[in-house]
Amino acid sequence: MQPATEGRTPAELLAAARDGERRAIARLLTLVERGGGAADAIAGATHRLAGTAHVVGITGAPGSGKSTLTSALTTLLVAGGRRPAVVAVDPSSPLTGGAILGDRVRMEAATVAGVFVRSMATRGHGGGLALAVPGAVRVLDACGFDPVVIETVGVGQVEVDVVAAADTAVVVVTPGWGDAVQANKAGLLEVADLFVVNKADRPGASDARRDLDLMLDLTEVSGACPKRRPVIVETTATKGEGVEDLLAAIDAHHAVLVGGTGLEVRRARRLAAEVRARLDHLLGEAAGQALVEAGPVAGETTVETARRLAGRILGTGDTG
Ligand SMILES: Nc1nc2c(ncn2[C@@H]2O[C@H](COP(=O)(O)OP(=O)(O)O)[C@@H](O)[C@H]2O)c(=O)[nH]1
Ligand SMILES: [Mg+2]
Repeated sequence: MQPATEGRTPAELLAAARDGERRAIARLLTLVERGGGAADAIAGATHRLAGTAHVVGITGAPGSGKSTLTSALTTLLVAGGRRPAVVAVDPSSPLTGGAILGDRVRMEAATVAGVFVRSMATRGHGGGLALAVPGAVRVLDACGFDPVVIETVGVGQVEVDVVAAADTAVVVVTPGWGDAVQANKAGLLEVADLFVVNKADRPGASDARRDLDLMLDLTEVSGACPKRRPVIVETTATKGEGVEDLLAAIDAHHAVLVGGTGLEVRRARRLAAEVRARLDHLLGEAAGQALVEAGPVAGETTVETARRLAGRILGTGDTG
């Protein structure tokens, strides 16, 4: 029988998790998602233990095959003797859970292969996704998983930011739906280190590749894209085709990062994004508190009220 997870301190859970106890890992991730004091304690305890894992972000439109691809990729990693984990960020409400169930089905192969897969809803976190995801990645990293793959839908700004903060950002498009153009609009062209044209078994894969190539040419000309030109890989995730090429491209990108200053730059950027998210959260809480304390306001404009309360929060202005 597995030991109980309740009643153990974050430090005890972490020790068990680092020994490979899956229930302890799952419990830590739940606490991280929930936010608050326990999440802060876990962030503190894992801070120095993490930093080894290659963090790979996989994003793209819903239905583009991210989960199928992630499953195939991580299954291949396990076959190669590596120990990947997955954080699948799902846009469904925690109430419906519909898409999460879909992810579970799609990730079945990976789960059978022993990959640690965690689905996270985009809502219902104390502190939001921008804190929950890096917190979860840090736990998995500290538990020795490498790489840690984050699957997220590339629609909202937070989701794009999460992938942009990965060491290697993979953007998935499919033939025939103008995905490449959509990805461009969503700002994914700038953050992509690698493109996957998935569903290459369908007509139009070479058109999608050409669209991407054209847009990359344009971004390069405009000088908005100082990083290396992203490689484009074609896959048929359902058949596992091209997945070895994808893995090779991911490893090659990692090697480039490790060989230069790329990894440090990415990690510094990731930490800065996380500090920013924490700051937003803390200030947001303080703002809510200040509003409650202020009670109904009258006799000044909304600008004046906001400035006065901001001054009070920051300790720089009116404290009355
Ligand atoms: N024809 C084809 N279908 C695929 C491929 N990859 C995924 N699919 C299908 O596309 C649908 C959505 O896949 P899923 O992995 O859940 O996409 P996600 O929403 O991006 O995670 C599923 O029905 C998959 O079986 C592929 O390479 N070719
Ligand atoms: Mg999915």
